[in-house]
Amino acid sequence: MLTAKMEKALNDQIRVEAESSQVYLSMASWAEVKGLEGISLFMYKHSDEERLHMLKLIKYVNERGGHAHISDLKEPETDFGSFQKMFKDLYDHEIFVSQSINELVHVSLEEKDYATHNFLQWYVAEQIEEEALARTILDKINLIGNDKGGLYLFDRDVQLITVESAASDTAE
Ligand code: OFO
Repeated sequence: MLTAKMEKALNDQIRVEAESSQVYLSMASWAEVKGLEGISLFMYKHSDEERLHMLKLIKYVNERGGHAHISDLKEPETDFGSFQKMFKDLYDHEIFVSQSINELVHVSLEEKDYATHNFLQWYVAEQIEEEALARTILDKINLIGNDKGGLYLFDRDVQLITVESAASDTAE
């Protein structure tokens, strides 16, 4: 059984994951309109992954005798300025999510809820991967600078990164 404090904290994270999915969906749509096909596919995939993170939490809360709440969500930005800025936003967002997961882990220890603590380790590992992925992408973007050929290759490469992530997800 979850304590009220634990349930509330998990419900807050359900919202964070749902909003993450919306943010990346908005990025996907922006990139699609700008003709950045590879980047757009990457963002659509990332949005789907965030939805799965949300669903995993919903199932967990309900299985533990709590009630997962589906709340309204903050509207994401619709204009990201440039793809470089958009990926910086993605990185900053993942840092925010990591902090949020850390807070949740902290609550699980305070509440002496070791089952939830154990459950959350999947999210801790996932955030390490997501931050590393975002940093790798930012490094590639820095290398490209304003080179149009580089952008073409980046748009193609970023799809490969998606495929690799999907492969490692399946292996888990
Ligand atoms: Fe849910 O991992 Fe990104 O935000």
